[in-house]
Amino acid sequence: MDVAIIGGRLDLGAGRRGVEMGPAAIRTAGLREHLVRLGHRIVADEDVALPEGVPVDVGDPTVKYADAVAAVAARLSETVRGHLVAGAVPVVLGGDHSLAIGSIAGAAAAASGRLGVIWIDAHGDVNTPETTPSGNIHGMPLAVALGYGDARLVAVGGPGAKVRPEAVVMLGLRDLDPGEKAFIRRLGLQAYTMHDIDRYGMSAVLERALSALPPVEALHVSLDLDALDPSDAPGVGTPVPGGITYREAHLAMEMLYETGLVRSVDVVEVNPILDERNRTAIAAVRLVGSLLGDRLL
Ligand code: B3U
Ligand code: MN
Ligand code: MN
Repeated sequence: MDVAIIGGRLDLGAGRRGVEMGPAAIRTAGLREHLVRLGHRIVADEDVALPEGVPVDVGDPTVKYADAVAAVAARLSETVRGHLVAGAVPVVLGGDHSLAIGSIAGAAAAASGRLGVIWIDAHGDVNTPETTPSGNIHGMPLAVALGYGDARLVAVGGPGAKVRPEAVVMLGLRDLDPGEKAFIRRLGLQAYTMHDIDRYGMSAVLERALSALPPVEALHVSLDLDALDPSDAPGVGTPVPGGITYREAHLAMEMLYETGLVRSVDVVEVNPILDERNRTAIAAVRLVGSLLGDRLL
């Protein structure tokens, strides 16, 4: 495969600093070398950051730094769309999860509206300015992709929703705000918590999730490293105990690869300041490998 590595140097959507160094940590952990070893061709390795001249202003406390986050997302959307149209798989390195506003907008544009999104996260990331407990946009990107939230964010990459509720799968959930639970129910999203994974196993859960998806042209996989258990991925801003194991995460990546539909990827929320010996970034590299065809035998 042709792969485009895109560093999303953004932390304004998160409640703490440091995650803008995630792309550097993931590159240092050997992403490029690993993908080349798997037989892929790296057609681009670039960064998307805040355009010069855009003021970094916290603004509305219920949707902090919205102008800056929207500006980065708009750039990222164009970059992702461009690589997809050229036949490459964009791998977006975070950076905080608000980057997904841009990557999903770009992926949706390239899939002419028939996009599926697999959201792997301890959190729902379906808050809106009305429900957010923090005002941090990294708790909102999936709602934005579904067409809900701040108008500046929803408008990134074109008006309205970028993905339909039926075409979304959420996996690994264990820390949902009350407004997010209501949102998930109202939209009828396929949402699988750690309860489901413990009870039925990752394999059965993901098989069921994939078979319930409507026909899609492409899948976008958005992997928040905090979906993993903090013992396997300590370098994240908001660790939540009781997460997906290293093994379950790899199995999920391998099963997603087997669909043959994965066209774009986010691997986000890696914070090297909070990490131990770059373990979380190394896990991120291995997981992207499994998602793009690495096999044990
Ligand atoms: N749901 C909370 C916490 C949170 C969401 N995403 C992360 N943390 N990483 C919020 O602030 O929206
Ligand atoms: Mn997230
Ligand atoms: Mn999260």
